[in-house]
Amino acid sequence: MGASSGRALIGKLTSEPDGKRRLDVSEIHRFPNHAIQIGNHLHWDTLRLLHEMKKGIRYAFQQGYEPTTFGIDTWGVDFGLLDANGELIGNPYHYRDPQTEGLIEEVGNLIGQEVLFKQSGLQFMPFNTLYQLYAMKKAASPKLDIAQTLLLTPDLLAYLLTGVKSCEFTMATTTQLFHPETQAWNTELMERLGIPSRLFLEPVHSGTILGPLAPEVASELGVPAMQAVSVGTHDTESAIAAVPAGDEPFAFLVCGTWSLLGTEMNAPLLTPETLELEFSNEGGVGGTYQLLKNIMGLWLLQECKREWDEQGKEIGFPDLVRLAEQAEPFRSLVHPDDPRFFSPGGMADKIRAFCAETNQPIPQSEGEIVRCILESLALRYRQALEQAEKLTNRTYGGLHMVGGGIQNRLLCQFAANALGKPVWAGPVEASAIGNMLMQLVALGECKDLREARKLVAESFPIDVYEPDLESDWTTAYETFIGYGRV
Ligand code: LFR
Repeated sequence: MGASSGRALIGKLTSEPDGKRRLDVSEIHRFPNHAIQIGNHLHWDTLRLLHEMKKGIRYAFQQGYEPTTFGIDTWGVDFGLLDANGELIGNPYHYRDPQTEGLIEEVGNLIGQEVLFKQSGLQFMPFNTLYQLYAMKKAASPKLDIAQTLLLTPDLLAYLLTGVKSCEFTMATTTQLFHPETQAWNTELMERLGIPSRLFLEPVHSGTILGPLAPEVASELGVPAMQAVSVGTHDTESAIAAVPAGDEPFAFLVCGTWSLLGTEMNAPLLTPETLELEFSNEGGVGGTYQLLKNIMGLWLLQECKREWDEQGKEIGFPDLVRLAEQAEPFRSLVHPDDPRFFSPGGMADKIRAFCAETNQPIPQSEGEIVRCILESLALRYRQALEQAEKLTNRTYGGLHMVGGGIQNRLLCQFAANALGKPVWAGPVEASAIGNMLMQLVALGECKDLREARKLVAESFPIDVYEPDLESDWTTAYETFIGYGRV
């Protein structure tokens, strides 16, 4: 389940005559996902998502597949609250809800940014669960008073299908309330902020079998009671699990609504430099920690497209990319992580305002805007990769790009050009594949993450983008960092 679309995919493990195994993946169902505004709040349409998931399950069986397990992964940080009877209270908030505005500073003043970082390992993002709960507390939300259990989105959806309440580790680490050193919920911090600690369940590790579909769900759908597996339920972590890397340290970019750029570690890196360069340590599958930076990503483009669609222009992504290709290079650049770009609406004008404020030519046409976004993202990738190299004292020979965003071939090429290093792109459906890998681990079909990644490398083709060293990305980079934050 992604922030802009959900999909149901089926994985099938086959063995070739020579003993080699392959994972085949087919798409069963795809549906859009939107934020819904109610009053001043933004919400997820959780019941619709549940409905679409049920359809996905039904379609799988109707098409003759007989899946024995399923797993759910979604974006991070968001949650639903259950009352004492186990019913969902209200509509879960969308992480772009404005209720958390200004709370990074407020909570930082209360607790201290260094302390918060040491005790969470996370980059301060306004949407982190901690700030959302603190906002509800400040608003004296009665929902918090009656809530008994907090379920993060994938755990909530799994609960609505199975009746089993759980909390999976990779999602727990996105809340900013999980302590990376004690590996436990930070109840002291919760108490200081007035967040009820009773809400939090003991995390389980990905690869845990949760239980079968609830009998009423299985009978509603007319399917057997297949087992739910707690996979790498945070989509980013599932995607990283599906990076077809070998044993050498590697750098990755999970490319979708967000761009998550970083590198895999054995343990969190809680140094002052990590805090200063605004990197996160997110719990991964198979005992890994991922040191990564959240970059605003293709959200900028998705929002422009949404606006143009609403104006009746209806230009598809491939055509937008073609227009960008024809536009003049390096005419104007933005810093993709400027906070103004976080909230929905008016994206093209926000980009124009950024360019005006920085005395650059103002992009007017769709092609100029899209070119500006893609070049700026690629330059941001270079900056983040250099920072990751600095933090880890390693150099990376290239960048693995995975996720839906790699269908944007111009972005992959720009990334290679900006880095001056090759980009290895694939697989596209990385989150879904990584999700399946942890089901295979749970079933004993794959021994560990290493073996699972080998299966990805043997099952899915990779596109290689070599850098075009002729073009003037280095000069553009120097201009770009002048506009920047770390
Ligand atoms: C990507 C992602 C990021 C998280 C953001 C918001 O889909 O999960 O990792 O920071 O969404 O939850």
